[in-house]
Amino acid sequence: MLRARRGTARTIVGIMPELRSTDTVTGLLAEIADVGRDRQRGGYSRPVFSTAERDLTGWFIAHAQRRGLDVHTDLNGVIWASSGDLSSGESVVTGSHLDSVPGGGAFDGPLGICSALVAFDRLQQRGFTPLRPLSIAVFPEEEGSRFGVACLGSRLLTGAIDPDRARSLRDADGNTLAEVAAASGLDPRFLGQDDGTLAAVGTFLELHVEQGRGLVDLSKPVGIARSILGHGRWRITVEGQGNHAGSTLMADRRDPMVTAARVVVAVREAALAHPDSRATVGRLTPVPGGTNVIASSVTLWLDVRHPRHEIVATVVQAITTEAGRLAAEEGCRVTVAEESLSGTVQFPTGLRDMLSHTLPGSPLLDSGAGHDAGVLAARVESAMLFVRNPTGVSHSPEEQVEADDAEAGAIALADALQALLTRD
Ligand code: HGY
Ligand code: MN
Ligand code: MN
Repeated sequence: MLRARRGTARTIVGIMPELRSTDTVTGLLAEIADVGRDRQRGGYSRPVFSTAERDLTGWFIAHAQRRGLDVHTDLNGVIWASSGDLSSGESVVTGSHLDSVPGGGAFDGPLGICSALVAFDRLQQRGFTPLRPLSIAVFPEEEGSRFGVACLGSRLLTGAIDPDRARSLRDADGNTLAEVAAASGLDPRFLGQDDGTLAAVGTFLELHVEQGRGLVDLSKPVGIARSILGHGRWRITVEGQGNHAGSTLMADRRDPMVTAARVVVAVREAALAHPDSRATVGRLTPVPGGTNVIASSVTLWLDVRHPRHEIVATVVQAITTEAGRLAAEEGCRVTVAEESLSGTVQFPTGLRDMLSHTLPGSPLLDSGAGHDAGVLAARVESAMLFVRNPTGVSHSPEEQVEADDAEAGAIALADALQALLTRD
């Protein structure tokens, strides 16, 4: 049976798990269904270290401790719930994230966490002796919605971001990560690569809702990741002349909003000019943002993705050049700053093939979405499972997973974990 040691309790206010013998994924998701609901946008807004996200991590910790798992939070805020002695260095880890994009769906992140808890329960019921420990991990700031860098927790853990740069990242209110992390009980001085923690991880397997139509079109409930698309984020700042909307003649304007609007169209055109690339502006912030005010500056964030990093670079260069031309036409100034960049990740074929053998009939999928598993893959053997999303829509309240598929995903995860826990 999976051995586990009791950990230190972290009592939480709010959601406490109902003490039931066998939880289901759907049932666990229902327990957190009201946490972080965004009445204005719809869906969920659960920024890292917000009350909503902390309620979710507290809820997870209570569920993990109820299962006798030993829970600790590492120097980067990653929560580990472990059965057995991690010092063997070969633990099998599954997990995902609990933070969300603004107005996100119910499954992006939490499905992996709830499936991990249910898979653990199923493994307990199977009465086999694992050869190594099992851990469930919750990574902070996977979405990068608060501090701008995707997979910030796993990047810090693996050394994929400079800790000084990370500490100085600011949220929309100007709070630095260092300040917010400290307020959440971490010591920001110790944010950064953590080889000790990584040494304990043998294999990482993340289950995630599919953020596309692959499984829908193949009529399959579960898939296996082949790759994660390379992607990056850039911050484009356009500076003009703030002024009064009524007293400023059109000929006298240097309106950064006009430049920003034309840059958004240029982004679409640059992507269309490079097949397979995807380029998006989903966030645009004018300063000061008044109805009767010509903005003084506008910041927009660019997300560009392509399997080949040189094409990403070409698309970004094309956008940068065009933004410079458009800004000059309006008498504005533009700067483009890279915020994060990840190359395409091909998951290791040995582990992938083992999953295909364990889960026959599960198709291989290329993920257009980024995940912590993609960051961890640089340092530990990693893999992913996807669960069918009948709408194929994600980063939206329309994201969906049917109850039967959710349970099928948890069983598939349990089967994969058992194969990894008993692998010679
Ligand atoms: O943006 C992404 O691809 C992921 O959902 N963080
Ligand atoms: Mn996700
Ligand atoms: Mn996401």
